[in-house]
Amino acid sequence: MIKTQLCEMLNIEYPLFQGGMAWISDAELAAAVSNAGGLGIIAAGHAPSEFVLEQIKKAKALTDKPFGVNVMLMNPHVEEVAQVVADEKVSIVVTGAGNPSKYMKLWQKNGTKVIPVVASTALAKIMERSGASAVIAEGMESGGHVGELTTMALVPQVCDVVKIPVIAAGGIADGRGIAAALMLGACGVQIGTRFLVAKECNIHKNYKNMVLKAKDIDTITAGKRLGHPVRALKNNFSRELFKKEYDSSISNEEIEAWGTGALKLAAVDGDTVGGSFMAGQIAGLVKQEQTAKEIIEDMFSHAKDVLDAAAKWER
Ligand code: TUI
Repeated sequence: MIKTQLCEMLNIEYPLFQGGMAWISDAELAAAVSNAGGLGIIAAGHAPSEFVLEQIKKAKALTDKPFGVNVMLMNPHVEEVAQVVADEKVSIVVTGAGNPSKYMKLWQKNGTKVIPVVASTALAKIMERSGASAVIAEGMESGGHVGELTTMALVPQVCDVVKIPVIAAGGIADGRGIAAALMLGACGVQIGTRFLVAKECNIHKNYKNMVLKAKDIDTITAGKRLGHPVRALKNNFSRELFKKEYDSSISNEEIEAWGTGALKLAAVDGDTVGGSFMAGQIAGLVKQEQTAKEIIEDMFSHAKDVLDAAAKWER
C-alpha cells in the first residue's frame, strides 16, 4: 500500500485525486472515487451555483467519505459557486484556471482545505503564503486548460519552492506515472483522462470510444490567443479552432462565440464533429473501461510493482 502524508491530511486511503473535469465530473463519479478510497471531485466548470449545490447534496447522499469541488475561476458564476462551497462546508476545494486568492479566507474560515492547481512556481509560492493546504502542479500534458510547462519540468521545481504537499497532474494514467510523480517529489497524483472511461463516468459513449481509440499523437492544443489554451482530442472542432487561431480576419469574440457549448456537445451529446473532447496526451494508454475502484486498485498495485522492482536495481 502506498501511503503518503496526503492520505493522513485528507483522510483518504490512496493519494489520488480524480480530476474535476467540466461537464464530466459529477456527483456519481466523485462519490465512486471517494468510496474507492481516492478523493472524488465534482467539477463546477461553467455551471451556475444551483447545479453545484445539487451535485454537492447528491455526493453527500452517495458517500460518507471526503470529496472535493473544483472551482473553475473563469466561471461567470464563480462568486456564487464559491459561496455555495463555503456554505456547504465542502472538505476540499480545488481551484483551476486562475489565482484563487480572493476566495481563500471565505473557504478557510469554514474549515475547507484549499488546494489550487498551479502551472508555475510563482503561483505555488503565493498559494503557500495564502494558506493553501497543498498545490496541484499540473503539466501541459493534461487535457483541458493547460499552462506552458510539462509535468516532468514543473513538479520538481514546485517541490523545491514550497513546503506544503505537491500533487502531480498531467500525463499520468498508470502505475509508472504514479511512481515517477512520487520520485519527482510529489506526494500524490491527480488523474483525469483515465477516469473518462470509468463505468461511473456518465459521459456519452462516443466520448469514451474516442478516448479508448486515441493514439499518442491524437491530442492538440488550441486557443492560446484567447488566453486559455485547451488540449483536446483531434477532431473537426479542435482542428478548426487551431486554424481560426492563426486567422487574423476572425476576432477573439467571434472565436469565443463559435466555441461556446462545445464541451457540452462532446460530453452530453457525443457530437464527434462539433464537440470539444478534452483529454490528456496519455489518452493513448487508456484501453479499457473499468469501475473507479478497479482503476485505482490497478494503478496503485502497478505503482507498487514498479517501485519494488526499482528497489532491487544494482547500485
Ligand atoms: O482548469 C483546468 N482545466 C480546465 S478548465 C476547463 S473549462 C474551460 N473551457 C473552455 C476554455 C477554457 C476552460 C477545462 N479544463 N486545469 C487547471 C489549470 N489551471 N491548468 C492550468 C491552470 C492555471 C493556469 C494559470 C492556473 C493558474 C494560472 O495562473 C494564473 C495567475 O493568475 O497566476
